Amino acid sequence: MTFNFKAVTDQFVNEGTFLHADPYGEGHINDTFAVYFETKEGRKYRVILQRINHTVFVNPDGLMNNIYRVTQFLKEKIKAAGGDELRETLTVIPTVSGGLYYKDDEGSYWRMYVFVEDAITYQSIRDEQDFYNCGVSFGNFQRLLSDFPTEKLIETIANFHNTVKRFEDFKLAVGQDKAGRVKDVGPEIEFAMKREKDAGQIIKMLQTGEIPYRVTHNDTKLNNIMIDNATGKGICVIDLDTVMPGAACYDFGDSIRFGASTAAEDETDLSKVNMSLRLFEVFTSGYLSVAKEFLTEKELYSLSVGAKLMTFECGIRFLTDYLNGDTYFKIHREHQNLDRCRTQFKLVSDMEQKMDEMHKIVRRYSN
Ligand code: ADP
Ligand code: GN1
Ligand code: MG
Repeated sequence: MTFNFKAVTDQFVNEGTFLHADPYGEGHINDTFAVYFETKEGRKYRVILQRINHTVFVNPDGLMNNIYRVTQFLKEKIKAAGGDELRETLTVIPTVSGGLYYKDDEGSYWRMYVFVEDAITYQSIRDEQDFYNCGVSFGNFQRLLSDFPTEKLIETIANFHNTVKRFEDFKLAVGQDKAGRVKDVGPEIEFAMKREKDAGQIIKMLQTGEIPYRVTHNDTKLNNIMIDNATGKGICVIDLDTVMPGAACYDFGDSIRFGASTAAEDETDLSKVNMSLRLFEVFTSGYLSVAKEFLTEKELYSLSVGAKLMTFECGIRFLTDYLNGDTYFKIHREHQNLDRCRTQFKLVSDMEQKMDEMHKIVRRYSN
């Protein structure tokens, strides 16, 4: 990828002169860069520049409005609590014409954020305390947004965590066999088909009103939270593209899926991949230390179910993308989406074995 970064960054309000831009982070969706500047006084600083994946996010304008509204809302609460609004939530850097993003001549959409310094995102936890702190942060994120007017948010990806719809997409991909890979993934297809009836577990609870819609993040993996270098605490929840109305257990579940796994999302040695009950407990205790105040009985029950379902959903999404020829998730090697699918399915099997224990742990930290 070579872009004229100077031309793009000139479109945003920044102090000083452009130095250079480097690819940054390990997200699967957007193209992320750190852009370096130097001020007249010789101070160097950087910002985050992202090219929004507008195949995935078909309404970048609505998306950026969501992010602006949510971050402004969070900033008011952070200020009221005496916090640092430039570090504790994302800050959109406007364009020179006052917009929230810049669309270039090739139709790419660019946005810029203040760089949250002295904090880092992790691909896997360093120690249990990190994961506890993530639980607290995601619990707080839901708490702070509990009185956000949801009607102001657009759905940035329709049916994002509608697992029934995800399952239909998966069956369609099997039927179409666009990349000619169905023949190679018989066991994975069988694994998924056996669990088709599970797909409706959470969406049905939402649709019947058994559990409420809340403003949720919907993509709570570990690398979407910045951990403060000084305190080790979660300082800033990032990647707000999928903030939309959803179920509390989507956020809880996706955190467990990624963070409570004993191996990387694309580990090829499945004997290393398990859902650690210890890590499950650590996250649950952090999350519920905040969220037990507002979750209903039914929502508490939904947490462990959601953990399994978010993992299953992610597995079928990776498999669907593999069958479609790797068009959605970025890959860095051949078959990476299949490897990702396999780790998720291994975690699902493990969670099925551990489900009673998971419910018990949730109950233990609910009182
Ligand atoms: P994706 O949707 O592709 O996952 P993210 O918004 O999560 O993109 O950004 C990718 C990575 O860039 C993050 O995991 C994080 O390491 C880094 N990052 C994103 N925003 C910031 C920020 N404001 N300050 C510092 N690092 C950031
Ligand atoms: C994507 O954007 P990123 O890398 O944080 C995906 C999530 C998946 C995740 C799997 C918008 O997250 O839904 O759970 O990959 N985001 C989108 O690692 O599809
Ligand atoms: Mg991300």
